Amino acid sequence: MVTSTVLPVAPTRGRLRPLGLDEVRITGGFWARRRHTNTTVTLDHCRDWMDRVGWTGNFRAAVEGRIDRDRRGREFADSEVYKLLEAMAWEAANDDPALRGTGAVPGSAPLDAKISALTDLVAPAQDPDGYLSTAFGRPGQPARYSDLAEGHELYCQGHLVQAGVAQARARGEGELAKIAERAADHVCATFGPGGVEAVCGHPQIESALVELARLTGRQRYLDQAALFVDRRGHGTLDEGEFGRAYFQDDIPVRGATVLRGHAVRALYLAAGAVDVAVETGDAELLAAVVRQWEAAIARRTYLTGGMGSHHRDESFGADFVLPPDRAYSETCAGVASVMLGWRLLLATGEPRFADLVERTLFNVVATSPSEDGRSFFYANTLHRRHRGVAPRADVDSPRADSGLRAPWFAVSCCPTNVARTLAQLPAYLATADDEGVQLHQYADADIATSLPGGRAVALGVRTDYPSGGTVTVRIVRSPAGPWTLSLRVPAWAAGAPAWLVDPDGLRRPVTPGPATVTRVFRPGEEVRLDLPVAPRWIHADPRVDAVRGTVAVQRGPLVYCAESVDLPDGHEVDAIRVDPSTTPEDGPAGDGTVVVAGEVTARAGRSEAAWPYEPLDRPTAQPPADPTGIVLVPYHSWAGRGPSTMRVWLPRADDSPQAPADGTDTGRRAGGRPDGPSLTTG
Ligand code: FUB
Ligand code: ZN
Repeated sequence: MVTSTVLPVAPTRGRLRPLGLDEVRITGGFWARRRHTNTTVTLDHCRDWMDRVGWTGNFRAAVEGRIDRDRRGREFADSEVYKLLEAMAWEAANDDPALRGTGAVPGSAPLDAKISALTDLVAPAQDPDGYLSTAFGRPGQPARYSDLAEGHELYCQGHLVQAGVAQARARGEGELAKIAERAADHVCATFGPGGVEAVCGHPQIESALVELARLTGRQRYLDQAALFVDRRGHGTLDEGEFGRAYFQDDIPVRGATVLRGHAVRALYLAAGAVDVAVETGDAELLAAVVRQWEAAIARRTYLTGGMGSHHRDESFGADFVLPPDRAYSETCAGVASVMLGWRLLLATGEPRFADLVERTLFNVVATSPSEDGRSFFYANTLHRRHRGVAPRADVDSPRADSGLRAPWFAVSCCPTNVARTLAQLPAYLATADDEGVQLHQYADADIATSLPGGRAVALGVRTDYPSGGTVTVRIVRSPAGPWTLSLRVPAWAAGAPAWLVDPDGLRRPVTPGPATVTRVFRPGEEVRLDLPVAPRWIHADPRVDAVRGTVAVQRGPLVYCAESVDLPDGHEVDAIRVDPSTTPEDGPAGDGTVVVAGEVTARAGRSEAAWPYEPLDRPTAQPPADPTGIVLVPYHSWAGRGPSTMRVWLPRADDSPQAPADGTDTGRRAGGRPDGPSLTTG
């Protein structure tokens, strides 16, 4: 039983019921600050840039018959306008009172006006049959659907549909929703049974059509989405520059065993396939996506949750190919992973999906925007070897330069994706089912919903998370009978003590997974979760070759990194060696830093000109004789203080082979030869 209409994702079945933007409000803390900036700065920033680079002007040029000469931007530039419209719609719905009162916060009325202005720009460019693109189909332009592999026409119209759904759910039916429905009807008429038997090179239309089906109740849209999902993988697209796996057109979704190819495409497709599977009750399809997700998490995901290690084609690498300095980890792939994880969580109720959503939100989505909301990372490297050069404020940047955040990109998919994700973020915090309410992500929030039978529940969540690990849930309203409050104990807490304190003050240890309290709750009662956010060393599976001999630090859900701005003058992060036999500690004054023991030494005693390879029997590195404290900062904040080198994975001081200086035999033997113990056993 859905109790809200303001839902970014509104499945009609599944294990958990999502709560809407009218049921959950983020009232303070880490995400409230970012949402505030999103509402007050980023939305206008995106609009201004799209005006400046001519992407909004494309719609006017199309109507005025000069688009063949005047079009600006890549073939998918229209989609950024639609993603911005979607972001504005969700923000208008949330209209958080905690963000009001300064006069600077737009609130819903001004946002509605901005949505109308943009919609008025888009509307006249729609053809009478519902088709909408500024890149194809007009005199002097390539014909409609003449380049399905690269043209992005269905991708763009998918984002249009998504924006229309957001508008309808957030503000009630409006012009944008009508435009979206006409576009969807055109897509179904063109690509439905008996029509063009093809797919778009960039998935996205699938989840959009399912959402429109959920909104309107029209089976036609769901059928079309299912058709697109099943059609992919049969080689209807050309090989292109990168091969069919790039578009996931190499293997049908049901047969694939791992996420592959272009990361955003793969994740959007998987999200759409989950939507189809849930609505059609297709357990085989759902299981196929879960299998691919599991394999991708086990072998193709960075510590940050980032996905994609190929710059050339923005794709997943092979298993365990996760080089930190070549991490692409596109912000949009993070957004898409959150979309997929959220859908899988709703479908299955399994907390492992919320675990990855959390990791990705804090370490990819939150990393992209600058504190002022006016610049963004496109790629999210885990190791920056050269200090960046500040991008110019007045021109767009190449997309993958990760030295410093840039205000806009020639391919600028990430800023609007961040904007729409932050706009819908409150909806990712909690769900309900017949038994009660589940909290999946932690933030200061007010939650009010109804359990079956109209039993009203209202909660106030107060926390200093992720700085601190205490989450207090106050019961504001509760129905007469018993119900269950469930709090996710994150997977990152494994192995460290975590506690749940019930309203009677009873304290019990809890382990990763749901921690529940079932009882007759009374208003004013509190449940408290204490999570162990102390910093911890992390090491990687040795098959992640690129980070062998290194360790990282995580504190709660936050991944940390070293930046050269925190090192003695003239040193870069590659000079760091850390001692993981020591315990990482919180920095002074609770400033969010972590301090680890190690040393900062330019070349470990070598000359700059030395050949960097040596026989194994010679001493190389020594453990730090005189350890110093090395300051680490949350990865999401890196490059906030100007150009810096940066690394997440820190070389271990004790990793380099040690041997007595006189070359004495150590007695260790490889391979279990008869003259000595095997390295594996000895
Ligand atoms: O192709 C549209 C978007 O541009 C993709 O999702 C991003 O990876 C970027 O290539
Ligand atoms: Zn992007």
